[in-house]
Amino acid sequence: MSYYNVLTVCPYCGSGCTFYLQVLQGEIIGILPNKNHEISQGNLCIKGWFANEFVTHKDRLKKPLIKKDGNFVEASWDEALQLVAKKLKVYKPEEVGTLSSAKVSNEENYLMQKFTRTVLKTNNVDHCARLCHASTVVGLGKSFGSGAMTNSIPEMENTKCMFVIGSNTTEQHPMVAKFMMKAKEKGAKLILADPRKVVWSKFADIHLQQRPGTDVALLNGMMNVILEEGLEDKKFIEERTEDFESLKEVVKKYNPEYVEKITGIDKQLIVEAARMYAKSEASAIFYSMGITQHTTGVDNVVSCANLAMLTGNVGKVGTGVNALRGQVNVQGACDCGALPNVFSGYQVVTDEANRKKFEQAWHVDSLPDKVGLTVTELIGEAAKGNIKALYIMGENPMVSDPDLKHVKEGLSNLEFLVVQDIFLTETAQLADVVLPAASFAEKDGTYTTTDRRVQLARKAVDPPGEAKADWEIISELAKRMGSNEFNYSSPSDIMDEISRYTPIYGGISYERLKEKGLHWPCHSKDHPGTPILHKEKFSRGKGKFWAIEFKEPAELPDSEYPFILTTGRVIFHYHTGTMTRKVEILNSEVPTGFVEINPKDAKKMALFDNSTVVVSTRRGSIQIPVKITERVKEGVAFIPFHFAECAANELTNPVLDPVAKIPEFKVCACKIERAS
Ligand SMILES: Nc1nc2c(c(=O)[nH]1)N[C@H]1C(S)=C(S)[C@@H](COP(=O)(O)OP(=O)(O)OC[C@H]3O[C@@H](n4cnc5c(=O)[nH]c(N)nc54)[C@H](O)[C@@H]3O)O[C@H]1N2
Ligand SMILES: Nc1nc2c(c(=O)[nH]1)N[C@H]1C(S)=C(S)[C@@H](COP(=O)(O)OP(=O)(O)OC[C@H]3O[C@@H](n4cnc5c(=O)[nH]c(N)nc54)[C@H](O)[C@@H]3O)O[C@H]1N2
Ligand code: SF4
Ligand SMILES: [Mo]
Repeated sequence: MSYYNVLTVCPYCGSGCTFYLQVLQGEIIGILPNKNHEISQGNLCIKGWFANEFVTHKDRLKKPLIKKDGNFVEASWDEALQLVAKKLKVYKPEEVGTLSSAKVSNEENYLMQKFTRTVLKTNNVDHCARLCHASTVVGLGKSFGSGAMTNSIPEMENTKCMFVIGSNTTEQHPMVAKFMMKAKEKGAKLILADPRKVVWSKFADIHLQQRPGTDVALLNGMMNVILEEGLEDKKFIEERTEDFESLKEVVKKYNPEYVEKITGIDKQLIVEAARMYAKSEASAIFYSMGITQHTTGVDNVVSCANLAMLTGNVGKVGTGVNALRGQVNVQGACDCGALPNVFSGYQVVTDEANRKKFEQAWHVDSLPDKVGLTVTELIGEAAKGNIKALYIMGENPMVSDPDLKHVKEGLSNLEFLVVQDIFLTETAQLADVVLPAASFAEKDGTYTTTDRRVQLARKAVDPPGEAKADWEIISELAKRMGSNEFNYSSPSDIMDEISRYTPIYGGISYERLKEKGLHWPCHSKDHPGTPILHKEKFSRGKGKFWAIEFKEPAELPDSEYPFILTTGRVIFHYHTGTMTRKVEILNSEVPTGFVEINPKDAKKMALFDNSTVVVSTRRGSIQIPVKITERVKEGVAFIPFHFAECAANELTNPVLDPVAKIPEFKVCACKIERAS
């Protein structure tokens, strides 16, 4: 009987745990954690332990589907690809776009942007980083010159102070939280800034429970205290940074009294938090969606960077601005150029020398020089009729994008929609052609963790039915559309091309990754990789302070919509639920959505736990069970966005950060009524 174990990467979050898939006679029968991995160290969270269940689920897509008279009909690959090739050729470059995916490998993201740029001849390629850490890519880029997490996860065990702001780490990055918990056990301080009482609040030395959307005021307030009390790192500011005076000027007015008024946090706590962060030997900031998903997302990120530079907490072990990237490969999808403004390695498309380089690499006469449209813009332009065809790989915007009514309008208005997924998702149901993809377990590929570690995942079993790996599908389609540049025999071949043209991945190869993961930048075959960024100097030379004023969120509560609605996640489910809702144990833990409200609000409306309520905003309304809990303050409501039947995104506000174009998923105004 053939039995073997195959080492692969967990397909969910950016913590990047690895595990073995146990295979018996060609079937996956279970999962074994990897004791030798630096992050997972023989542990996994509950999602990881059961990650094989969706792979073998009966609903996996097994054949291409073509919609005929409103119904899907099974088709051969030849027929489906021929149709997609024929249709996509009809449109002008500015009428088409693609969504790439943080669920697929680096190689596949690289191919998707190469396909979009060379075959469709447009830069209209983007992916869910737009909904997630777009603010980080822009913000940390402005402050430090690189939009990535500054430090590595294992070193966090030795930090002395952790400032967690807008990251529910124990639920959303459980294995990163494990290192932070070890630091706590060794005596590190923990400051939490979160409008909700999450697990960290039990362990926090200080919990700053702010009104959602007021982080710039809070961070300016902490910097005000640090400067008033002379706790800044004068040497670091002098030697390593620029534009300090402008920051100093602006934070003057953010004294603790003023900040208390804006944030609702007791002024004494702000003073104590500032002292705790500034006085420790090594302080690390950890942030995620609570910071990025705002119309002021970039301002929030830049303010975190300001605070770290002010106290010299960058470039050293156990410090930094640690943007916890969400999806298994969202870091890699960005690194490999699945963004509308850059080729792989953040080489901007508007630079002529970069275009020349890739024109030569890819043997094309010219490459588009205009920055393309983002996820949020592509859907908006589809609704207006300007985008006519979309090719979506591994994303489910019909549950994950803000204001779903508008998303449906956009997608339904397309003349041609192709969706490539492992399941028939809410988005795939709207498609003209559905292409069945292989899952992580059924293909080789590399994935890049939140701390920039490129890791190799290996194929364990064959895909179900006729499903194919995304890299094979894109290559076959490109060939049918007339390109000679997609002749790859394996993902390793594609990585060789990536490393040839992408300096930060210059030293990465499958041969080296067989041993262990490598942190980029890794410029040459003998480079050991770079766990800590900005050590001697920042990627941009000097770190730059930016003076940032507080701005209110776009939509505030009023008499008609008196609650602040904030949205997010739970540990048991992942995003639009396509994968976790096919896992029995996860469903039995949390079978459907809920809205968290404070007991005082529940009393006013005479609601009991689990009563059904109608939650409405200016965009739409949903029926949902209520969960009465002290986790949220009075006047705040929280809904996880995993559940299509009570989708938070029917309600969310599609307003965007002006530069990063990320939607304000974390704040809008809503009302809550008893369902009749
Ligand atoms: N189980 C599970 N794990 C996941 C995911 C998943 O879907 N499920 N998704 C992955 C992905 S892609 C991502 S991006 C990460 C996201 O990881 P997180 O960002 O940690 O998750 P969220 O629940 O979106 O939000 C984090 C916290 O922000 C707080 N918050 C809300 N409004 C504000 C505010 O105005 N200011 C501040 N400071 N905080 C606020 C919320 O109360 C919440 O505790 O998780 C990754 N890991
Ligand atoms: N209200 C609200 N909305 C949010 C957020 C929030 O906090 N609040 N968070 C936002 C964030 S941070 C994110 S990252 C987005 C996520 O938004 P999405 O990326 O749209 O969500 P997923 O459910 O992860 O979609 C991934 C899809 O890829 C498919 N898939 C999995 N593996 C493969 C593969 O190997 N190949 C292919 N082709 N497909 C595959 C899955 O079946 C699934 O349909 O949601 C955003 N939406
Ligand atoms: S922490 Fe993230 S990567 Fe690790 S097992 Fe859980 S979901 Fe997978
Ligand atoms: Mo995300």
